[in-house]
Amino acid sequence: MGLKIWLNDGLVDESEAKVSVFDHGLLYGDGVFEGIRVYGGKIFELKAHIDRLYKSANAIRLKIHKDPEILMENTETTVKANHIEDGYIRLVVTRGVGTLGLNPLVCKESQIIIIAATIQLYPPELYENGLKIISANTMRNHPLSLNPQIKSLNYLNNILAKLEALDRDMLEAVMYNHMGYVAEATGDNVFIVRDGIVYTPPTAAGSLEGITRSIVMKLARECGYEVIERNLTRYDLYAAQEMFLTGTAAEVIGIVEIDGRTIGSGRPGPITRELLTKFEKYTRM
Ligand code: PXG
Repeated sequence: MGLKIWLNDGLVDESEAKVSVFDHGLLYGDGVFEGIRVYGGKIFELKAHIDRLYKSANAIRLKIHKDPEILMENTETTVKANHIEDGYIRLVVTRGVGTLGLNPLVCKESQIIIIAATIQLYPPELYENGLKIISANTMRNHPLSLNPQIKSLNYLNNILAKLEALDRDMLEAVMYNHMGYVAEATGDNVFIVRDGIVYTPPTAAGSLEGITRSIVMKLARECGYEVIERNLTRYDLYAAQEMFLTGTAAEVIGIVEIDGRTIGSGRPGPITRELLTKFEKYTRM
C-alpha cells in the first residue's frame, strides 16, 4: 500500500491517484500549487498557504470548487491518514479536464490533489558551510506576462535558471528582472546583510511573496535588526557581508559565493545563523 492521496472529495490509494491526460494542468501548466511543511505533526502556516493558493487561483481566474476552510480540513485529513510527523505537503489545483485547446472555459471543474509525504532536505553540511550559487542568464518572468507572485504550475522559467546552476554543479541561481534588479532564486527568496541591516527585494521586483520570507522579516525585526525592502543589483550581492535564501524547503540557508565572488568571510554569517536558529525554534513552537 502506498500513500493516501487526496483527490477532489476523498482519499485514494497512491496507485489509484490518477488524473486525466486532458487535464489542463498537464496540457498547459494551467493551475496553481503550494508546498507546505509539517513540523511535529503540525501543518506550518497552513492558513497563509491556503490564502496564497486562493489568491493565485483568483489571479488566473481559476475557481476552486471548495471553500478554503474545507480545503484546510482535507489537508489535515491527508496528513493524519499518512501519519506524517515531519514532512511536506504538495497541494495542487488544476483547471481540470478540458479539450485539446487552450480555452480554459471548457474545463468544467477544478482538480484538487493533496500529497503528504516526506521531504528531501539539503544535507546539514550545506547549512554549516553555505551554498555557492550563480546569477542566471534566464530573466525572471516579466510581471506583465506572468506575475511571479502567482504560484502557478508554470515553472519553466525557474527550471531553465535551475539548469544553468546544475550545469555548473551548483544548486541554486539568482534570477534578475527585466530592469536588472534581483527578483528571487529559483525556489527561494533572496536576502543580504550590509552594516547590520537586512535587505530583501520588494515582491514588485518579481518574486513570490514567500511565507518563509515574511516570517524571517518578522523574526529579524524582533531580533532588533532593521529590515528594508529595496531593489538590489548584482553589485549589491557581490558587496554583501552576508547573503541567505529563504523558502519552505530550504528554511534559511547561507550563501557564501556567487559568480565566483566570496560573500563575507566565506562562511554563513552571524545574522544568517541567528535567523536560522530563530526560524527553527519558530517552526517547533
Ligand atoms: N520563490 C519561488 C519561486 C518559490 O517557488 C519561494 C520563493 C519561497 O516561498 P515560501 O512561501 O516557500 O517561503 C518559493 C517556494 C521545492 C519547493 O520542492 C519549492 C518551494 C516551496 C516548497 C518546495 O523545490 N518554493
